[in-house]
Amino acid sequence: MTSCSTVRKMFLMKVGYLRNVRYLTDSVAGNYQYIKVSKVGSRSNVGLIQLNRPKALNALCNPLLKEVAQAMTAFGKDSSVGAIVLTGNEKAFAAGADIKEMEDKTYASWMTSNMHQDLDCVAKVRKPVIAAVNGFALGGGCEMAMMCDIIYAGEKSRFGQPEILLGIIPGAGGTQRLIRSVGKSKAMEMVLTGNQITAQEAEKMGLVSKLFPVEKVLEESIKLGEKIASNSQIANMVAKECCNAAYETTLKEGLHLEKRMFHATFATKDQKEGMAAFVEKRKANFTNE
Ligand code: DAK
Repeated sequence: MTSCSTVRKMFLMKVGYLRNVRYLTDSVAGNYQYIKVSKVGSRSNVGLIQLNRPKALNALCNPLLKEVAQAMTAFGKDSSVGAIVLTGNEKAFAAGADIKEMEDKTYASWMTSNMHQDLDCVAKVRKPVIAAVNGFALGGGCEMAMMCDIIYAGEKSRFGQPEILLGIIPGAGGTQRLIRSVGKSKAMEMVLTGNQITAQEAEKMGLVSKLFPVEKVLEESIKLGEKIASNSQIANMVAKECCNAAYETTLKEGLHLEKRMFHATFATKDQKEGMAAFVEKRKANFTNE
């Protein structure tokens, strides 16, 4: 008998986006309407979250963000998952927050909403997160990609912060993370004009780590996730925490934190295993202890 998850995989492969993903494996329990969630990779140790609101170019409506937060939190707690990939479809990673939902919002409704908290889950999860971007990554979509640790993108993807054209400004990190990522002049040109940049420009600026043909982005992102997931999860988390601290502290404080965290890794079994494996000329088998 064919299981639900097999039928879903066959459907995704038929519609094309997952055609090149060799190791699509377990689907993860969860009753999601706006996202698809599975564990992928040859060892099922990469969590995959696919935004799935194609008719609205994956516009980030509130219920979608709640589901992303729920899935991120679940993968964060799942000890079998060592890295997470966040993706959309070939046309859009996400075209921003849902303008139709935002149109009638007021100061009071923003202040009392949890949207910020839900979106922040992408930045707050302690495991490494890779954004696999194709198509539009605009406004909140660009901000969501920047909350991830590494961005892989398709050659036809486009990035931008078009909020200024709507009479607002970026509200989920666009004025802060973009400056830190690409520098003041390029970031301000994007924020003040709302112009989109090409994938090639984004790579040249350092916003994107690597570009791939459209149909290869997800596959390459999962491969990267698998490589990262083969490390000690503790070392990954500590490295992520230290790298993120570089955004928020002085160099002196950051160097101090790094030094102390480096010392702390010597309290783990994974450090002993990693170094023993090197000396014994074998592959390390980390147990996340
Ligand atoms: N919201 C709602 N619907 C959207 C949408 C969006 N952001 N983007 C596209 N859609 C919908 C379109 O309305 C259309 O739906 P129908 O009319 O067919 O029902 C469908 O997706 C296809 O879009 P188009 O027909 O426009 O497709 P095109 O290929 O012609 O154009 C486009 C693609 C991406 C250039 C265009 O759709 C576009 O300009 N979209 C809007 C992009 C944008 O301005 N994004 C920034 C939104 S503001 C915060 C958190 C987040 C944020 C702020 C605060 N806090 C937690 C405090 C974020 C704010 C934003 O992102």
